[in-house]
Amino acid sequence: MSVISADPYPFDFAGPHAALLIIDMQRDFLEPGGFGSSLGNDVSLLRQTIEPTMRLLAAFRRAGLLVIHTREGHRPDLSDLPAAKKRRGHAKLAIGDAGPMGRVLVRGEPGHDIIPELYPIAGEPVIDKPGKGAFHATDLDAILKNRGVEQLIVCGVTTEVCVNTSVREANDRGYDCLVVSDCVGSYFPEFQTMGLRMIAAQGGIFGWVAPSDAVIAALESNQV
Ligand code: TIU
Repeated sequence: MSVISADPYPFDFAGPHAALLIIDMQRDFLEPGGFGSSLGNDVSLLRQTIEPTMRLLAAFRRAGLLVIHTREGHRPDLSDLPAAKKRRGHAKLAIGDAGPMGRVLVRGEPGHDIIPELYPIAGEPVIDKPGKGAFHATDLDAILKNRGVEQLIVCGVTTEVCVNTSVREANDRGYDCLVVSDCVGSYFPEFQTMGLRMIAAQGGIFGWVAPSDAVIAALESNQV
């Protein structure tokens, strides 16, 4: 057991029972020309998370702990895409439409895939999720239970959408979540701030928040 200095109070890191959950670090959200930028968003705010997440991912791999990646997207026939999600926003480029990186948020298309900097390696489960939450309509909970995971160290995008939704889902399923402040990103600075604050508020109502350096230090303390 190793202790991570975190907000709102220290997090007892239970190494073998912890997994790194990297949410939706997909080209469609992070690269210019993808779905995120087509909605008018500045992807540079999200891209700031890449370098610290690479360092954290390397530390988890060195420690031999479980790493799980998620991707938001849909079947090519869009049979798992709710009509409401397709309609929402009246976007010029909607989910399933042909965009510069293939069909938007469709599995198997280039834009749907994970950015090369954080690409999964053999043995790291990839969860394809049709919703914002990582647990909705996926086998993530079963995988975590089968591997004895009780704690999630959470990275990814975007802080207030898929990260917050997934942490709330995880919280209700009994997992302790630590959100890594510099490894989660939002297109909106105010949502980044509040998205993190609402995790740790009220004595850690949804979990803990700590920077990547604190998590890496715990991983490298040889006490995990
Ligand atoms: N992964 C994720 O957060 N999906 C989104 O659609 N996020 C937005 O902020 N739009």
